[in-house]
Amino acid sequence: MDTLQQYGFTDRMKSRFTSHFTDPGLEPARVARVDRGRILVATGHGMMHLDGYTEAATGDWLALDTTDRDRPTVVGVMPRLSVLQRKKAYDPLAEAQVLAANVEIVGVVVPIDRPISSNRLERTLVAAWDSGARPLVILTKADLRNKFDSVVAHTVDRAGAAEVITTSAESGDGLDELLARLGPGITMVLLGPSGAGKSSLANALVGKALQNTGAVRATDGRGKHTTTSRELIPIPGGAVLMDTPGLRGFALWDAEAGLDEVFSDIEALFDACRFADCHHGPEPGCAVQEAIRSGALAERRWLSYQVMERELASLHRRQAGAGGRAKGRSTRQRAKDAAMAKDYRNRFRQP
Ligand SMILES: Nc1nc2c(ncn2[C@@H]2O[C@H](COP(=O)(O)OP(=O)(O)O)[C@@H](O)[C@H]2O)c(=O)[nH]1
Ligand SMILES: [Mg+2]
Ligand SMILES: [Zn+2]
Repeated sequence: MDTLQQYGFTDRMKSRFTSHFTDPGLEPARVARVDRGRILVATGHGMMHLDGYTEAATGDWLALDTTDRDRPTVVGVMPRLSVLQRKKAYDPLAEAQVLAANVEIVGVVVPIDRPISSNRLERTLVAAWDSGARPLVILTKADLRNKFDSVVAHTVDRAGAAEVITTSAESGDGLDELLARLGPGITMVLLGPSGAGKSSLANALVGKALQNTGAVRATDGRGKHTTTSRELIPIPGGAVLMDTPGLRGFALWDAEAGLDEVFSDIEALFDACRFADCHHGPEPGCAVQEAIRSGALAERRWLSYQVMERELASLHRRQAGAGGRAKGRSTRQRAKDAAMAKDYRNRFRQP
């Protein structure tokens, strides 16, 4: 496997690339890391730094003109199949920050050794569904299971349509189950709070994959991986991981499609309200209030939904107020993007 294949360049990707960039002189490369002022890319001839090109996001596929071997230039970027983004923290212009591109699985990491925080899980799931990738909830530190058994139950409860698997980097439990979902060309990003066990899991997966394939860890002089920035990590077998430092807030960006996926049960209730313009408060015939009374809908879940709904509404108001300076998508474009994301996700859905 050459470097490019290790970073997810499958035959399928190759045919996408050659049909998009028809000039046979161009070479494919994948962005492994974005630094200030330069990017690190994987190419068919190993890793290299490219200066001065920083528009790309980690995971992007680039076309390089390598006429001058020592100074390759970026001539194009492949259209992204999925984009994981959040609203930039404290940004009054409400701009999006792209965290990763071309990811198939968003691993939403939840440690079982601490109480689950208010609506972080739902928030991350909304962003994950909205990206066009498939979320996979990964419970970590299963060896500490007796500590907070309720976390497992609550997580399963709140994961909605996302699959939940339990792992331990310490004991190795669940690693093979996770690796079974990471075939060649599959990129998985790990999201979760600091201390959740993301880096430990990444290291354990690399170690386990090496062990399974009978390969020997190449001595790269760096030893174990530690998270400094969002960087792609190839794992033996052809899959790629992206570890992330703990993201403080996860403010939503244009994530209506994700909201629909995570809270489809609630949005289905709206159709059953007596009045089409129901505010789902104390008015008569509200299906939401009825579901809360009967216990079919947890009130906490309804509160989470409202918080995220309001957050998105305020984002759109700010985008409108910024008079197009913040490039918000039109309603029509959002609907189109959501349909594309869904279509892409379906192709990766497990049977
Ligand atoms: N008992 C136990 N501790 C773990 C496990 N995975 C990680 N930890 C510990 O949790 C802490 C945070 O782990 P780390 O991987 O750095 O978390 P990150 O911030 O999400 O990358 C460290 O002290 C790890 O030793 C596990 O499977 N079992
Ligand atoms: Mg880490
Ligand atoms: Zn109602």
